[in-house]
Amino acid sequence: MILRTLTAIATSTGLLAACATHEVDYPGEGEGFVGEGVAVQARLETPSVGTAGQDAADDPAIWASAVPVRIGGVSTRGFVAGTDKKAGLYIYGLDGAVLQFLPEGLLNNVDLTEGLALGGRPQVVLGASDRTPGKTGVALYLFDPAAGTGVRPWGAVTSDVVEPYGFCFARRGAEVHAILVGHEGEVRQFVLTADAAGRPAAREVRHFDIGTISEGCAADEATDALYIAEENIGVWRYRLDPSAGAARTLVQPVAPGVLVADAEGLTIIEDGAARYLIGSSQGDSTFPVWRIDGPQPVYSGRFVVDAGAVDRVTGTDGLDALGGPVGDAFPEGVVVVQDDVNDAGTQNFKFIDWRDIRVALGL
Ligand SMILES: [Ca+2]
Ligand SMILES: [Ca+2]
Ligand SMILES: [Ca+2]
Repeated sequence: MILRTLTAIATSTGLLAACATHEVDYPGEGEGFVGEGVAVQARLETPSVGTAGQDAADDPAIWASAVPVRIGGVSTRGFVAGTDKKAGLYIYGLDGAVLQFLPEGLLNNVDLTEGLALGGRPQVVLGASDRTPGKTGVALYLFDPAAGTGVRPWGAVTSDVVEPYGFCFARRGAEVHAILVGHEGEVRQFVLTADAAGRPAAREVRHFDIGTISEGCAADEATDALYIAEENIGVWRYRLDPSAGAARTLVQPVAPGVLVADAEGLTIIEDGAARYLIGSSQGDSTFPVWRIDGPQPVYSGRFVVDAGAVDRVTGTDGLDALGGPVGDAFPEGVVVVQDDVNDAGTQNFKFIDWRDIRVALGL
């Protein structure tokens, strides 16, 4: 959801709540408002999504491998999955090139996890919130790193959520949890397994309501934290432990200069002993960062993605980050963000070297 123009007006006049349901197209790169933040530049970008000039890129997920794998006949040390919320799922190489496209329908947020095996073979599981009528829930996909066959459909988690919107995986001990956030703020947390026949099986372990429109989520197992962005309110921390129910703390309210509505995507990056939560402050096209490995999140500043070899980033919906080596190009990690206005063609995804962010923020 893009609220840039109205949000910029509404924030200054205190009318934010009144404007929250209006979706306004952002008219062009030159008119984007970008707030204060240290500047970095993207290293590369994907092609534009879509085939009919539609603006539809939404959310990425990153996977990296120490050894090369094959996708679409190409050898790669990882991939970035990215949704086209009007068409399906792209699989990009770490150079941004399209390796695969799955025309799977109205997929919105995507995440991936390790931790499940089929027939003794470790799998990468991808999950995407699916708004396709008749299929609403979480669409599931498998990537078998040893098979060389690319990403393939695996099934789905069905849900009572009317409009699946946000989605993230979490690891909790030996369990894989799938967390779905509905457009109206409904949360459904499942434990995901593979049954004896190799099919997905999901058991709901918690459901609660956030309150209003929400999307981004990210889990930090080590601190038992589940962060969720309520778009016009701020970032909540719930416990990842489903027995904690709906108890929560507002760790970052929407606030000028830090987090401007919509509060959109959330992701976590591990950097040595430190872990950071990165958000998308969509209303002013900045990315706030909090260190989260201590007892409380500590705000570390925010960055903007300026024009360089690749055009600047504005109005980001979803983002993902992965620390450690991600191919040769990103030896200490990468952050991938959706860009609302690409300079040529429709929306796409930009790749930022984590080292550039770390230096810019003095982390
Ligand atoms: Ca994602
Ligand atoms: Ca741009
Ligand atoms: Ca571009």
